[in-house]
Amino acid sequence: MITLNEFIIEKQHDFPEANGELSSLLGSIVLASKIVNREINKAGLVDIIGSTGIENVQGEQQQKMDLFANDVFKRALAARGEVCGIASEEDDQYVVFDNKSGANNKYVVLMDPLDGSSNIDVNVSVGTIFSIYRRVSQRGDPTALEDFLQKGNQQIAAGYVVYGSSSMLVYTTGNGTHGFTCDPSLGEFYLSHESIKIPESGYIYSINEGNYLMFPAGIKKYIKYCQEIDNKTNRPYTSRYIGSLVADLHRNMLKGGIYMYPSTSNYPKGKLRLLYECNPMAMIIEQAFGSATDGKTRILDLKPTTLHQRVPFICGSTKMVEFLQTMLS
Ligand code: AHM
Ligand code: MG
Repeated sequence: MITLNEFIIEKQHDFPEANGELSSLLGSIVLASKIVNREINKAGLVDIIGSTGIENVQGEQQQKMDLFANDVFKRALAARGEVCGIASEEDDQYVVFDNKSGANNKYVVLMDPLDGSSNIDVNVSVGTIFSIYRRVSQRGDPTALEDFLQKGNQQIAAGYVVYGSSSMLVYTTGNGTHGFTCDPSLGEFYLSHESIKIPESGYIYSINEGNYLMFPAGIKKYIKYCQEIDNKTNRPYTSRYIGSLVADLHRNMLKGGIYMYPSTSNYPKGKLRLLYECNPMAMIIEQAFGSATDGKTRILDLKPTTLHQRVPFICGSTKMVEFLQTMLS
């Protein structure tokens, strides 16, 4: 039995120049996710579910648990000396740790503290997504917007936690994607899925089909392809959509499949956010030998222009993603 913390330390040896800062940063994330996990498990028993009545910068209703998770992750990251700034789905602007030690720290973290939070009231899986970069501004200088607007291919690490029937933390530092399952009686994550490999192709497609009439023609064509009857190619495929990005991608990564949140007429740039949803998920999927694209360009090669930028997102088994792309061109 290897614990997540043991694994993080062991993997540190893969980077001869590493001095333990990233391991410690990941340790903060693990701690915060345990706290959030504990609170989510009480949903329904104490007054932590439901909306706050406040809208975030994206015009979406914030749930009480969104704000709780945001606060827990920020405090856990601020308490140790590795992070100089954080950008979160729940905060309009990035937050700078500008005390003397904060300004000297090396990393920035971008996160969606509670993804799919509208699902929490009905006991469906939700998740946390995080993305870590080395700052590009000088240590000691104020943290700058350019530290956050880096391409996804510059990520040092990325991960997610899925709070589900069991809770799992999945992360990558660019040497494969690894999964850890929480033993609730010990409050410890144990290595359960080492070096995850997504099947090259699969039989699951995941998309909010309620938006069908608002999809681009190529996406409509692909959905019809998925629904056609053809024994040789195992079609029709199975449609599975939870409405929690983390849970939908987690399932497709383990079983093989494709996830799509394309542009729609009411979200012309897609719904999902590049910096703290698509980039980390793309790195995790690529490190598991899958693919992620906006339909034309590899997600990790897109140059971000704003913190809360949205992007069409297609992600999953490489052969399925490549085939869909031929229908989009
Ligand atoms: P959120 O970060 O506000 O929870 O929104 C992101 C979520 C994703 O988890 C999910 O894939 C998507 O929104 C679902 O959107 P829709 O309800 O439009 O299908
Ligand atoms: Mg989200």
